[in-house]
Amino acid sequence: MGSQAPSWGPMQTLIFLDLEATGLPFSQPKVTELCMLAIHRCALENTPSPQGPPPTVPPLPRVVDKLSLCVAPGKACSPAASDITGLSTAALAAHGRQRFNVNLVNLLRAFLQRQPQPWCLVAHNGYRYDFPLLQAELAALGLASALDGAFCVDSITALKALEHASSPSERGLRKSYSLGSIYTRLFGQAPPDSHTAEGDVLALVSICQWRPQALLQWVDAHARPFSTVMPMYRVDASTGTDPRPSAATATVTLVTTRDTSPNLGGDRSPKSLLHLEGPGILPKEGLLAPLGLLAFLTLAVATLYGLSLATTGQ
Ligand code: DCM
Ligand code: MG
Repeated sequence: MGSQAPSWGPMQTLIFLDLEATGLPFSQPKVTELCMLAIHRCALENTPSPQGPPPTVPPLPRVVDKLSLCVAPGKACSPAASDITGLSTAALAAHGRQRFNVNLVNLLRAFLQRQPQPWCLVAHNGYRYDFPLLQAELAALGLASALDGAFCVDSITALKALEHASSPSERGLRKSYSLGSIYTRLFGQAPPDSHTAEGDVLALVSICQWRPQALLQWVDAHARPFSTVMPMYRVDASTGTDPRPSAATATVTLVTTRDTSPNLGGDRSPKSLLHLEGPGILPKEGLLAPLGLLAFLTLAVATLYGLSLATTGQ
């Protein structure tokens, strides 16, 4: 944890973030639920020492701003995603939830604007999931730079560093750093309301309150501009600001996210991108069958014609 603090200075507000969505990165998920909980650094600097016999879940700071809402994704949830989140596309539509649209982006910006800067988004597995997914939703609306003033950190990396610093002898041990595993290790119980955006955010805040001063130091040293996070995938602007799930009409650029590196880049160069040119794919496949039939018919007619000539000749 010995890195120098970057030039932008200490983060004033930590904005804990969790997204629920229709599935895992390879399925080009769409957001179904979002929660942001903003806490000023002074609340973490002054986290009271744990009361009572350990392990005690720290109380949430009294002064927080919280935004939690459900979103109509516009595509089907995978069965696994529906199962763990309790959300389905049909239920979100039946409750009149709106899409991830410009109004939502304005709401997020207004929420951030109310917080003292610099802001740092904190998400568990954020570099692989929440941040690239948020970037993909923004890019699909043509609003790729809407949250560019923010910074971000992945709390998996942070908690690994904090746990290693607190018990160096356990450094070589293979441990799970999932949100549920860390929470259970620290507090001796499973986190409540897992896989709801708000439940996961509250669990995240709790684990970050375990060593709040060390966490703040780590965040100040490792915060990166959110603008350096690559979108999980891209939906071409030609499909409009309201991309449909149809692979036949969308030009989709899928960013491979299942590798081990965080989904970050100093620039947004598409070197690790796999291009799927949508309009070309399905129509081409669709043409193969009629062309094959045509070739077969031509051959059959030619053969019959040859036979008839031969018969006439005889
Ligand atoms: N997810 C999934 N399958 C899993 C775990 C997660 O499809 N086994 C997707 C759907 C969740 C999203 O990831 O909404 C975020 O996960 P989490 O609830 O852990 O934040
Ligand atoms: Mg979650």
